[in-house]
Amino acid sequence: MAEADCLFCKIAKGEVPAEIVREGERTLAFRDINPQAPTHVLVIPREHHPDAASAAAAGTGLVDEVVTEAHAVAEAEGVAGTGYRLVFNTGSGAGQTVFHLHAHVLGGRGLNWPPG
Ligand code: IU
Repeated sequence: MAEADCLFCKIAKGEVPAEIVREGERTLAFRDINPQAPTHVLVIPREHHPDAASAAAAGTGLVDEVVTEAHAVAEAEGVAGTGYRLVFNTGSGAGQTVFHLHAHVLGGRGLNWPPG
């Protein structure tokens, strides 16, 4: 299922260009257009779910797959050893702007805690 006006559905279908770094049968990973760290990759399911919680509640197994793919991206980018941050912004108050489940994979620099 895809949502007509969803940007990440369009990227998943190849209708909008993105710098893809990893493709799975049910997932896709591409570089964020506004990177916040030397490595900033987004991992999405091809199927539309507004956020991680709704995909988990639907029992799709996609959240597990997204996390597994995110770790594979971190390894490929050489940041898994030192550590990376996996972020699921959930809701506009937390900074979610695209309402299609995505994990941010951030690494390659020191990451402060708490995040801003
Ligand atoms: P957020 O968690 O919903 O705020 O993350 C959305 C991300 O999507 C954000 O970091 C944007 O820079 C990124 N993005 C993108 O990679 N390509 C686009 O065409 C658009 C947003 I619009």
